[in-house]
Amino acid sequence: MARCALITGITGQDGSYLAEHLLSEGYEVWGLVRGQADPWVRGRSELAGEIRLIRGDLLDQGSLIAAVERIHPDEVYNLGAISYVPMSWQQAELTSEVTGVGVLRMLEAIRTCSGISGSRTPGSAQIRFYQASSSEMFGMVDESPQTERTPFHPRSPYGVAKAYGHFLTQNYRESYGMFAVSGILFNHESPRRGPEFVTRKVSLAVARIKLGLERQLRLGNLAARRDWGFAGDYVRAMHLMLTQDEPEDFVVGTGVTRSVEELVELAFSLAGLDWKEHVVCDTAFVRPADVNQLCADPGKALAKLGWKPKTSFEELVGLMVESDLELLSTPGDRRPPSFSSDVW
Ligand code: GDR
Repeated sequence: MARCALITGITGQDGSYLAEHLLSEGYEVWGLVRGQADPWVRGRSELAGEIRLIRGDLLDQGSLIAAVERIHPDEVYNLGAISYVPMSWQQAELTSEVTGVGVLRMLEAIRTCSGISGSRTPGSAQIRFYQASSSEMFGMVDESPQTERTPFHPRSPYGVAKAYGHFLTQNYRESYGMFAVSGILFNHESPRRGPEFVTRKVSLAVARIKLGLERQLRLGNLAARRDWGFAGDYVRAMHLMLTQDEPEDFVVGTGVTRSVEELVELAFSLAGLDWKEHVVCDTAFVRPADVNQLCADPGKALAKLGWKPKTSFEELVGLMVESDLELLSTPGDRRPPSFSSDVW
């Protein structure tokens, strides 16, 4: 019988890549969707008909228990979160509830449905759990590159909420013997990235400027350094973590760090543009506290999972600029066909 996976955050970048990967591995894939009128559900899925949907919300414990009871998944991937760091200052409480306490609710749903009531009961939990932890937990780093043992110093309510979810996942593993693991993923991007994140903001602006639709791009901290990889590569690591004999946490990144300025320079040059003629620094995009630099040491993932990224930074930025040039050059409505699902 096909293995079955439940994904929260199915409407996001990672959810779509992970769903594709698991479908290609022969999985039955379910996505948790919230609210009454999700625009993605109403007509934006390229995977129409292949992913099964179930309603539920990381803010609602009962809905998560009902979803896990209905589906009986072999694996749960918790990718759902408020993931845009600046928003976590504006809506700190909501971020804590969704990105932080949402992890507790999903772990509780799995624990309840697996019949784990007492303390440590090794092997009793059939459902394997993946938590999307983040390099933002490292925050203000005092060692580089960052490993699974680097201490956390989060710099945003988002980073704090992710650290809570990370420690809770570890605690449920140690307390109840659950197969619960965290992937500490560094920045991962793609043509499907939301336009609020810096890589996509840049690739969309390059395309608009190249096509004469815009002249200027306003950005915040150009000196910030990140370890950027391709999201399609990173979902393979998530899946591999749940196929191991022992539950363990892993850092997932490329080991190469670049500044926002380097990103901008490359993206503009790929379209034959000089970034200095178009980019303006705007304090509106500077954060109350930023993470100045992040760089992964993915050594453990390579050694134990046999995982390494296949896509270089140059290839990634090229892919994104090319995709946005094509997107904005194509007239008319390019949305994929309507979504159909037996649960809606
Ligand atoms: P990040 O990603 O906060 O690292 O979190 P983002 O792309 O938003 O920012 C990266 C760096 O770029 C600087 N920056 C700008 N960022 C944005 N969004 N817009 C700008 O105009 C701009 N100018 C400069 C930022 O200050 C920052 O230093 C992402 C998210 O996906 C998280 O959910 C995830 O956990 C981490 O990556 C790993």
